[in-house]
Amino acid sequence: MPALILGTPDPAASAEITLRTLAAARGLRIGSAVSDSALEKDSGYQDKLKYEFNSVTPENAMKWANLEATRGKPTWEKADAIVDFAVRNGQTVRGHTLVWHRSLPTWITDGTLSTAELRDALKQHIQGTMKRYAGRVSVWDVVNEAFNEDGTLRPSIWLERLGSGYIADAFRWAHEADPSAKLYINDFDAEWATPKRDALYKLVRDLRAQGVPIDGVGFQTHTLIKDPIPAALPLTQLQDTLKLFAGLGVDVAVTELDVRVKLPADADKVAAQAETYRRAAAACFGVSRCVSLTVWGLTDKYSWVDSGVPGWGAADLLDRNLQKKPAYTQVQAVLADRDFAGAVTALHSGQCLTMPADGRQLIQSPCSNGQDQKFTFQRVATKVYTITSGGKCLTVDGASTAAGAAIVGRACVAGKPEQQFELRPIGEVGSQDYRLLPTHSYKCVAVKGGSTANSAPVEQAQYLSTTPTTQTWRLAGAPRQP
Ligand code: 9MR
Repeated sequence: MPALILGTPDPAASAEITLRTLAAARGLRIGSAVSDSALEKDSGYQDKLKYEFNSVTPENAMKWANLEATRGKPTWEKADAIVDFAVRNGQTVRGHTLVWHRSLPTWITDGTLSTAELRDALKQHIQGTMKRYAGRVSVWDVVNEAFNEDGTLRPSIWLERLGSGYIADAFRWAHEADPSAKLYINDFDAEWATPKRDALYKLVRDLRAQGVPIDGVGFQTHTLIKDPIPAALPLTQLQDTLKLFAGLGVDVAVTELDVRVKLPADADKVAAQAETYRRAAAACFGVSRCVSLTVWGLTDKYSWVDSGVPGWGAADLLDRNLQKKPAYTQVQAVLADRDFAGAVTALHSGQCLTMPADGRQLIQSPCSNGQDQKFTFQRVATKVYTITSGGKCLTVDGASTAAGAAIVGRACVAGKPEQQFELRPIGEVGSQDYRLLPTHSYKCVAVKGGSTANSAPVEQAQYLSTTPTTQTWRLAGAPRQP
């Protein structure tokens, strides 16, 4: 295979705040499945992959049928190309997948091997593959899709020939090959309360109790928007499911997210899809043990859905021209929404919001880098934060809804809307300029009279739609606007 030729940087991608940048700032992994053929030939695809993602999963290149179609004659080139690309671009690789009932070489499935030979072949496959990529592939889907929908074990060649112990054996062999790799079991239709979820939960619990080296559970999250669009969109239980499994002491991940729509796609379906992607992202990134979210294909141009599920499609974040869809913007917005701290500067005056020592009305004063000008924004809901300095919460005095009410520092009390502020973005892409709206009044925080004077008081003002610079604050440390 020819060496990969990296395209020139995508100006659109580099000028904007990518998913990768936002995820990295929070210590999160956002990943994509990688089509080896698209990576080889499409420089636009290469650019999106490296700018938008800090994790990759080979979509097919590491499946056994593709690595060893002929017994003893491994073909590593396509998998190597993906791993090399990832290493060059500082990306994590999720290896996919070592033990599966599909994409097997015919020399495994044709019944010619004895049980002992089959067991040995599986062990060699797991260990040979993992050793080759040790240090470069840090996470593996060791066992994939082991269950039926009813929660019984799937009658695969592995179950039938090796018995149910094949699962524990696979994890032990994997751990032996690369003790530092994170080892996952991966499945679909376990994202909500299904018999499969129950069975998967019990299996992981039992494996852990037996000391089997399993580190994580992957939820594939292949999702669909039916026609007509149902009133209740999918993925309402995903976060609860992730928390449930995290309670077992394992990491969790969304490993193969896509949201296909019944064709033809229209604006309503695209909007429902965007909301579904938002839910998936919010579910994962709201759970501390959800370590990564991977989409199963980064563009509709090369989606498995076209041939895999006829009549359905348009499942990915980018369209066929690699342009961002509403789903992309939603995932980006979720990634941008996080706790942060720093100075709060009034845009019209250049002075800094200042917390007086005795809890009186806040003022603006020349920026000094002092502790009384350092504010911590703690997220309480989407785009809603408490704002504290020196242990005191920004508060609309007396929970007044009137314009002119003082903004004061008070002891923080959970759940008080006069201490919670919606951050409404106001600037350009990449800016950190916001208005701060108390959630009990939806007025906004402003310097009294738009004053530029030192020590001018800060109050709750009428929300102006026309001249907002006197109501705009630059929040150092805030997520940059997507
Ligand atoms: O997207 C993959 C498609 O290109 C392959 O033809 C197919 C069979 O190997 O596998 C698809 O990926 C599957 C993944 O490996 C496991 N979960 C379901 C995915 C979609 O079918």
